[in-house]
Amino acid sequence: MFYKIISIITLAIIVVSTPAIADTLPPINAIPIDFRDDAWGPAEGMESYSLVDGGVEVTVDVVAPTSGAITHNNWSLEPNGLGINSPEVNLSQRLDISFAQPYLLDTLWLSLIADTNRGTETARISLFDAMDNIIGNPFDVAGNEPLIFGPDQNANSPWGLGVDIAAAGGYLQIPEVSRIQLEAVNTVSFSSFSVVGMEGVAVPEPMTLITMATGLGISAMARRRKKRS
Ligand SMILES: [Ca+2]
Ligand SMILES: [Ca+2]
Repeated sequence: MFYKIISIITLAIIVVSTPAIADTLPPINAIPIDFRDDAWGPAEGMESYSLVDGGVEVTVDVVAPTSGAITHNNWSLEPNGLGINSPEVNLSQRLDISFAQPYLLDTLWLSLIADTNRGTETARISLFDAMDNIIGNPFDVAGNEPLIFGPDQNANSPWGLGVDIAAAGGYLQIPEVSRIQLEAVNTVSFSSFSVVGMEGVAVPEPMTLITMATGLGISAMARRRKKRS
């Protein structure tokens, strides 16, 4: 009987405490590019770091006017991704994410971004194409995206925000991006966030397709197949 009561209490705690956190951010590596993964750990303390993740080489840079280093998972009790210095991307800080080949950016995930208590924290997400031209205009997340947060937020919870890029940016289709620039926006003095990762797919470069279509590519594939058998 005693154990039964304990287990009912435990279950009640899980049910009550789960939605605010677990329902917002996807589990680690449930998304193709996930900065919470230990594989991104060596980015800690670096100004620039590259890794092949989600089928594409991804480079994260701390860019001007910011000086300082990338931080990895180092504030919350739960992994929260990448930030700058102490430890989120704060006002006057700028983080760049670039891709070695064009990337169809579906959803961008942010964490430690709150909509109550300290005011609404906001992020500006600017997208650039392969020629490094801005795609459309920079847009703010605030007002364009539903924020799914509970009333009991505190500074150490990994509040998640999944930004459906096409919908939030008013694009007619999922944009093909080569670089993403992230900044905290000066709507409240505390705006800050971490970058969790993203959902999307890398677009094969034309040269890759051409190489694959030539005899060279086909014979290379045949060799690989022979090696495997
Ligand atoms: Ca910071
Ligand atoms: Ca924050």
